Amino acid sequence: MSLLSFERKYRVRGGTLIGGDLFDFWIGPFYVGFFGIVTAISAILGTSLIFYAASLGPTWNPWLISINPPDVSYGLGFAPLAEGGFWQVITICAVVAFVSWALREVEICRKLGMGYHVPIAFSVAIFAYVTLVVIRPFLMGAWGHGFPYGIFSHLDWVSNVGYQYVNFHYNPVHMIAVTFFFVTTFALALHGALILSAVNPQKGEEVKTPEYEDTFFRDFIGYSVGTIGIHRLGLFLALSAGFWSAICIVIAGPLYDGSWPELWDYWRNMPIWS
Ligand code: 07D
Ligand code: 07D
Ligand code: U10
Repeated sequence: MSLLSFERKYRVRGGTLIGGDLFDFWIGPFYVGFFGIVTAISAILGTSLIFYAASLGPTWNPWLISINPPDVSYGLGFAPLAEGGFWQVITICAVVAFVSWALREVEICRKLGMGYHVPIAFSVAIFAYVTLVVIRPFLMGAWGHGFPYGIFSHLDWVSNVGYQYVNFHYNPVHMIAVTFFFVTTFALALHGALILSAVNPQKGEEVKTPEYEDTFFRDFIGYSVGTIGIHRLGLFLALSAGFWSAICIVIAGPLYDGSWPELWDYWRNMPIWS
């Protein structure tokens, strides 16, 4: 079935979580739905506020624009717009936009009768973001602990927060997250390479079946995880990377406030080494 006739077949009403038939339509290629409207409104509002707050700032250089959170002295209260209030409203817009984007994915899954794997995966990214700008600042008692919205300024934040704990690489959960990121790219490279080697042969050669893919890894490392298995594994690895990232930053401050290298002193000082 060609893509267009498939679309005609599935583009029918139903599956919405909210709003019934009201927003159950498409604009060009985009499914709208109640959550499409909410995403569009909150994304446009948030983006406009970024532009407005930038217009009050010192620069239009896109690398240097920065919308900063309030000073920590404001604690968990609202700050005046120009003193971090913009950051607070933009953060609300962003959380609403991301969550409604995920719910729009859910509605599309329901329409197609598919699993909810994509919205679940996106939820982990949202969880990491919410950890950075809501959960951790809340646990530390001030919105000022969120990261600023600017291209270079958010890099400064990562570096400054990293050095605040002396050497962030010694955060054991950061190690786990980094390792999951590395494994994810390794697994994707292996998978992309294996699929292309089987289904994109030289001219005149035949496309190979999944048995060839299985056999390659059995010959090579004695075991094949299988054709569905590699996708389960890939999803698990990638979501673990995002999940442990959120954990590594939420423990830095609320749970452990010292130097990460010192955390390992007990290990370095074990008598067994001397
Ligand atoms: C390829 C999917 C497409 C998405 C893209 C990003 C915007 C922002 C808005 C100027 C992989 C679209 C960008 C809408 C423009 C304004 C106001 C995803 C792909 C192309 N970062 N970060 C970047 C965000 C954090 C860090 C680039 C967002 C944390 C480091 C881009 C968030 C920490 C480096 C960007 C976020 C952190 C970057 C490329 C939110 C820890 C880089 C992103 C909402 C996670 C790299 C100059 C990319 C860079 C980079 C966006 C959060 C660290 C501007 C939207 C606070 C160390 N980040 N980031 O490709 O070149 O992602 O920076 O949480 O080196 Mg960042
Ligand atoms: C937060 C993004 C969420 C995005 C969303 C979607 C739009 C729409 C529209 C394109 C989590 C946004 C969508 C805006 C766009 C269109 C149309 C993803 C998020 C919801 N570190 N470190 C991490 C490494 C060092 C430090 C994570 C490596 C130093 C701090 C990851 C190295 C010091 C923090 C990681 C390294 C330091 C981190 C980031 C190497 C600095 C965090 C990934 C090789 C001196 C952050 C939750 C992530 C974190 C984080 C990797 C070095 C500090 C594991 C590989 C030693 C303070 N670091 N790091 O979290 O955990 O993605 O955040 O040196 O806060 Mg680190
Ligand atoms: C996978 C796969 C597989 C495939 C695949 C894929 C994974 C089995 C079968 C998919 C993978 C790819 C295609 C590869 C490339 C992908 C990446 C590298 C990931 C990163 C992606 C991007 C960078 C692209 C991001 C683009 C986006 C998000 C689209 C932007 C869309 C909009 C702005 C419209 C949003 C629609 C909404 C909100 C619904 C409602 C619609 C309307 C109300 C009408 C339209 C309204 C507007 C345009 C205004 C909205 C404004 C917004 C949101 C903000 C803008 C603000 C301003 C101030 C202008 O496994 O194999 O193959 O293909």
